[in-house]
Amino acid sequence: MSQRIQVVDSHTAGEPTRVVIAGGPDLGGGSLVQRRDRFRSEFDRFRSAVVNEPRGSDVMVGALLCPPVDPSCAAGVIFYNNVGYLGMCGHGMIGTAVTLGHLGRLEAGAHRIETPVGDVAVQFDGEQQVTVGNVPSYRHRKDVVVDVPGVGRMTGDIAWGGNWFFLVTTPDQSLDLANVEALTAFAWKIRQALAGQGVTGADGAEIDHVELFGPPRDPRASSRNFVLCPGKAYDRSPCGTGTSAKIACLIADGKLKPGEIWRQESIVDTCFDAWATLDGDRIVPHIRGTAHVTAEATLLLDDADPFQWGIRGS
Ligand code: PYC
Repeated sequence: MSQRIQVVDSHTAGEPTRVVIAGGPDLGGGSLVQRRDRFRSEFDRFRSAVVNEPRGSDVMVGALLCPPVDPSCAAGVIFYNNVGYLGMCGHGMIGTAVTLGHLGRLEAGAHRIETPVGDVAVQFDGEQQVTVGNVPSYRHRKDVVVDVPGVGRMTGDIAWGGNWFFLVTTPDQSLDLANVEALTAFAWKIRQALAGQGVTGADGAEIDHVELFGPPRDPRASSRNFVLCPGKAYDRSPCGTGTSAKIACLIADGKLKPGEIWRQESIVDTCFDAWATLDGDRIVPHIRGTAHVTAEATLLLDDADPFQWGIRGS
């Protein structure tokens, strides 16, 4: 007996997204938060089967499409990775929109898509380019000092961009692809220190993304980053939610004006253009990027396969 799951894979600025288009679990009704919680409590092995080895990898982000609560929205989507669930995912939203366009399910134009942390606006050009009007983002704390064993004292900001981030400027780290092992170890130590010292986002939320910043390679870019995701994989893209968190900090510091473009370069030299609009006193980041479909596939989950549900923790 095999379970068959139809997926479409894409990458956004180098970071992969796997959209499940058929064969996913029925999460029933309710809000996207309730459905995400049901996904976690009743179908977590499905998450692992789709994104973990041997069918996926640590870097894969999954997207489960759901009927939206609000029928005027184009879709609902729950993002997940090798270790759990994401609030929002910027590169994943761009990949999902391009995938829906590829399937003829999303026309060029303006749409809204629901996520567990709020609705996002999606402007799709009908081909590869998507602008995501993200959930309102904000800086929670500025200049937080953390004692990182083996590294020393690090100062950074805590900000929400649809996920929780600790943002640090690290001019002494080489943000180079050849240096990702060292960067991963460095960012992981920061993440562990945050958890160990009880440093959290609002309401005690775990800070599960660490974002390092340095000077860009491309003179047209504003900054270069390295983002370590919750399951210890680094984001190949500039990270949509991480760039949103950065935009919130820049606006709070008066270093970026609403509407002004911030061009965020990734560790693999790809870029997102980002800017903010204000909704009252709320900062709404906009992230523009491109995605490319890389595969249409059917995953087979054979009952006789010892790794039917993926290699957990892989
Ligand atoms: O683009 O927001 C993002 C993201 C989060 C984790 C990986 N990518």
